[in-house]
Amino acid sequence: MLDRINQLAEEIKSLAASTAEEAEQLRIKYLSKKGLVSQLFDEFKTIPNEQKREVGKVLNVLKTQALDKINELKESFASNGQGESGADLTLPGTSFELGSRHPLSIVKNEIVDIFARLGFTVADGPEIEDDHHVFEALNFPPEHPARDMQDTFFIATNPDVLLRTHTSSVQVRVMEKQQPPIRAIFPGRVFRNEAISARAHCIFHQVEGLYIDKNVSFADLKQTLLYFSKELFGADTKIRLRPSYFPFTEPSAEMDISCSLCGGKGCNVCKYTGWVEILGCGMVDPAVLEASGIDSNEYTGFAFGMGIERITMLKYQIKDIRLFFENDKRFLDQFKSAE
Ligand code: 2NL
Repeated sequence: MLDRINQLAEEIKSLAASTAEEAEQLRIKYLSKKGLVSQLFDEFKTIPNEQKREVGKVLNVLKTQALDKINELKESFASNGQGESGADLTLPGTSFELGSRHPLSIVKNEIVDIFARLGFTVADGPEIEDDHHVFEALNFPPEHPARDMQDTFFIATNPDVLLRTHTSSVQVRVMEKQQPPIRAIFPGRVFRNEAISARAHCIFHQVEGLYIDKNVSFADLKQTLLYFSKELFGADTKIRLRPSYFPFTEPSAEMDISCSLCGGKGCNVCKYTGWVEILGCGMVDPAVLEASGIDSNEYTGFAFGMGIERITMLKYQIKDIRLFFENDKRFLDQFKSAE
């Protein structure tokens, strides 16, 4: 019997478990009522009395060793944080990377928020358009030279299917459906057949705005755009309007803001003029109102349009427009803290 006790003692010394569940199985195997150690105790009752003293001593030592060993195994699981799966729950979790909003979306959202505070709603419409909504209703007659201002993507087999060159087409759709007052902005993607360079792309984004009601004046236009410029570029921003031409507005103007980088002192962003152009605007031509069923004797309105890329490049000092469309993470990651 002593031999079997010693054999079991060796066995118990080298016990190992990799989960709490395995440790419990070992406790059952050795220490439960029918376990191997308990069986030896049963057998102990049958041995001759003169052997009991010596064998009893060794047997008690075996029992203590078994208890200690199995408790030790169990405690190792309780204290190192390993769950039954064997996973170490004290390790840091696997982190997952948060994306960031695209810089064009950040700026578009900012523009939408600013105009929302002035009561402008947002509307959108199709990118694939027809001649009527992109040109005809906006005062571009078929042979008008102004059509040359846009290099348009047409579908070769049907010139009445084209990619919109500005979001003014959405404004036409709104005017055709809704009588004034109309106060809305129109963010969206537009397409022009231009050679791609650091400053131009064949796909870009615009926000246009339209305000039509009784007695809307050029002063309303100026004040709205001044508020917008101060909100987007800072309270010290000044604006200036230069006469210009668009087929759908009369009078028309281009608007500059005082250079947000040098504060108007002159730098290479403003080409040492102190001013940077950010948008075009004007009073909606009465012919445009009439073409969409709005009485130009009763209503007047102003409209404006800006390129989101241009404004984003100015705001974040981005030197190449192509960066917006390359999805290079090294570029996009730089906007993680923006917004
Ligand atoms: C620019 C200039 C402009 C408009 C857009 C507009 C729309 C309607 C009627 C009249 Cl339906 N005008 N839009 C007016 C003036 C300028 O955009 O430089 N855009 C990037």
